[in-house]
Amino acid sequence: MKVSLKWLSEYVDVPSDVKAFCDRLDVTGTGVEGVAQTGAQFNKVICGKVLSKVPHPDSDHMFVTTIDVGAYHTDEQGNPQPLQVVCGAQNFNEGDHVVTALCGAILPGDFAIKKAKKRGVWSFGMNCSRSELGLPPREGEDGIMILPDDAPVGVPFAEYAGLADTILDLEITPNRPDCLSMLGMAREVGAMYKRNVFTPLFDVEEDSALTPASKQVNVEIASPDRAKRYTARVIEGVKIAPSPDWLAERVISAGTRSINNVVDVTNYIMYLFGQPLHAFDFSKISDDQGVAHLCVRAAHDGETLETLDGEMRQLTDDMTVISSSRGIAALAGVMGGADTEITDQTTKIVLEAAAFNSSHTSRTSRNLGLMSEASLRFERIVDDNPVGDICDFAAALMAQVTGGHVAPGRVDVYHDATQECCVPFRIKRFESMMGLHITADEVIDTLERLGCSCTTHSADAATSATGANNPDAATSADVLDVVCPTFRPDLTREIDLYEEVLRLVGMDSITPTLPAGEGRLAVRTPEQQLSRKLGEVLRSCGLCETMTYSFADPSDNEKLHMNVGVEPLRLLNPINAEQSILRESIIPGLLHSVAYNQNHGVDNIQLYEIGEVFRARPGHKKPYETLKVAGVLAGCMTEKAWNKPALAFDFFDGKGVLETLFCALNIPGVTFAPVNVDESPFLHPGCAADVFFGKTKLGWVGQIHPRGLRALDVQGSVIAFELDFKALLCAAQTHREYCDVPVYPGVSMDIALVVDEDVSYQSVLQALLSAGGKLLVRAHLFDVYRNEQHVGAHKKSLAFSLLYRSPEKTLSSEEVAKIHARLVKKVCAQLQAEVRD
Ligand code: TYR
Repeated sequence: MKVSLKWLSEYVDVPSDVKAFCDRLDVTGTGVEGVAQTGAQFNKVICGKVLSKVPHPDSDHMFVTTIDVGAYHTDEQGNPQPLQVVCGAQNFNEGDHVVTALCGAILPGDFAIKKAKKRGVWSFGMNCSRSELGLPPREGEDGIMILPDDAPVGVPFAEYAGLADTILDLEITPNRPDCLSMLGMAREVGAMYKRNVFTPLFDVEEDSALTPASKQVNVEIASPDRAKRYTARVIEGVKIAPSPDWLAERVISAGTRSINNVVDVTNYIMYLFGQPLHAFDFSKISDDQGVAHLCVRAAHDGETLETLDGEMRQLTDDMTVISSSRGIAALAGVMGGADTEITDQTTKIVLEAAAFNSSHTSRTSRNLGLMSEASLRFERIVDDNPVGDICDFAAALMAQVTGGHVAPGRVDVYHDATQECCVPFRIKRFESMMGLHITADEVIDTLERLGCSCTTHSADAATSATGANNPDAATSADVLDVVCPTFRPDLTREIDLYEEVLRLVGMDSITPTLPAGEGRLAVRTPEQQLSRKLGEVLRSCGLCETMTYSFADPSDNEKLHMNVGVEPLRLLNPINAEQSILRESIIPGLLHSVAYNQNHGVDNIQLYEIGEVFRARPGHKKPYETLKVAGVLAGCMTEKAWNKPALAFDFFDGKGVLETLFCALNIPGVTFAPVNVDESPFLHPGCAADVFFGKTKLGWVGQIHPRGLRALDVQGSVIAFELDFKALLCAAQTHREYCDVPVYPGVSMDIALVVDEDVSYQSVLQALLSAGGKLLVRAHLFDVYRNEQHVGAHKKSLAFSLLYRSPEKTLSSEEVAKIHARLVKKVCAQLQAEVRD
């Protein structure tokens, strides 16, 4: 939500240090997504005074003027000088105060003011009209803007007109509908800084000469589950016109366009109170007898409505509409109908303020793909209690700005008012839970500033009986009864109140202490230990931790060829198609992050995530939920240097990360086997491996298939891995044997084996280790050689260095030669290998 600090300061004293204010908002739970200064279009726009005005020598409709702009135009000694400006307007005289844009000003529409010759006469600026400044037009003002005579000369126009403002873009969490309003934010700021909040009041003045509203408007809520309350007021004799400046400025600061005085009042009230309103043109909803019969009902399947944005909407029965005897007038809480819209000819208005049901509104706007500021607020719950007062306030303001009159009475249909809820607050319990000492007064002050009312009911009856000789009892007003206001639907439990007090008092005021009590030492579970360790190792390998969404795009699975074979788990109420299933792998999310970073100029990106993935379990309500650890390496291992090219990550870097991980986790003997292309079509067939611990598959590592990367707009190649957390945990927990430091020397022998190209290193290694038995303690690959002449076509030579050692004695060279010969024979037979001399 956009919050103008200038507007907010009408209700609460806003801290002047904007940066500190934003930081405080952040820690109390309101994220600040952006801070913007407005008024840039008024840079170099100055309040001036016309000193002289003479007809242009060469044009009938232009004047040459000199303008006093104070210190903004001076001679070399710094003395103010009149500025010569050629002006085409007719509506001004010498002595008038005007608004002059100096050279270098950039007016709305990127209109840059430069010195220019106009029909042979130099002009060093421009006298501006309201529209050139981006301000709404004023009736009767045709030409340049004339300021009152007391407007100061030589002062920036923005300063004079109070147009410079700071606008915060706030992220309001879904549990705080009250904060989608200026007064809600003012209340929040009041509670944050212990400052008083001013609530505007407005008495509605009714015109008793007019027919009462109840005789002109008839309201029925035909589906009470769709609306708790519907109120309406009638305003007559309105004149549709541009809004006064203050009103236009307010709605613009909140991020909407200024449309006209009626529409702007509805938007202004919505931003002020968080209560959406709708204004109908009475003449378009009333019947022949001059009565408007409004009905809140479910739409019928197949009905249609042209909404204000000009779109024809197909309605279904879970949508709510407001209908009149002449047809559907609005999509309740979402958008008005085009046929009943306010136009320049409108003279009589029915003003609606209602509390529509949140889930119906949300379904309506989702199904139609039509989000509005109004639907957003109804979705998050609009409090039904103040609806009537707000309707009165809005009607009074509307009458004031349109020159209209409010008909007597308010139509108000109200079912089932929301009741305040009463929750106890045990101060001692709060203290022990939060580790924070607090007085009852402080709790009361904080909660009351948030709109709660508190009563103490002094300690429990039992202690008060013995209170006479217990000095603490008299002061232990330990339990409060807290009545939570209906605009805070999120406060229903004692713990919710604790959170409120804690976030406002500040989590930073908790002094760190060791856990109290005996034997309560916090011990991490094996899962926690493993996930910490995983994080440490992966970060030390250069990967950054991320957290991507659990909601995924079903089309990613197809693009990557990552289908798991069962139907994906679809969400019942997806926010959009891109987030409509539960993810089956972390990889697509990480690849999207890679693409996002690449699009923003970051090419070298390594990420990991530890998170849940989901898979349907046919016949069961609950899906399989598995914890995985996944990572991606994109970009280059080393940067391009003067003496070497950049080295892009390859399969072995990915494998290396995993080997580092297994080493750190003390998981010995992990093996890598080529992936089965049919099972893992999303991987590059030649550069990917399944990872095994014994017979258990831990996961895979490899290069993502280029076809999938292209489909996801990822540049270059990406090495990825995904391992099963549980399997890793089991592997890390298997029994390990430690052995003595070797006391006898070992003997090293080299061997080069020529094998078929498709025999993997892993199988050769396996064969060597099993053939070597206990005495072979290490086999290390140190060379791979391919040469048609020397080793033959489709063959390769793998050279290993082998280390033989006995824990019991020094091996003699004869013994080693014997064991080695046996090993060579066995391995050659097993792999159809030959020894290369
Ligand atoms: N007045 C707003 C609009 O027409 C929002 C709104 C629409 C509010 C319908 C209430 C309502 O019932 O877009």
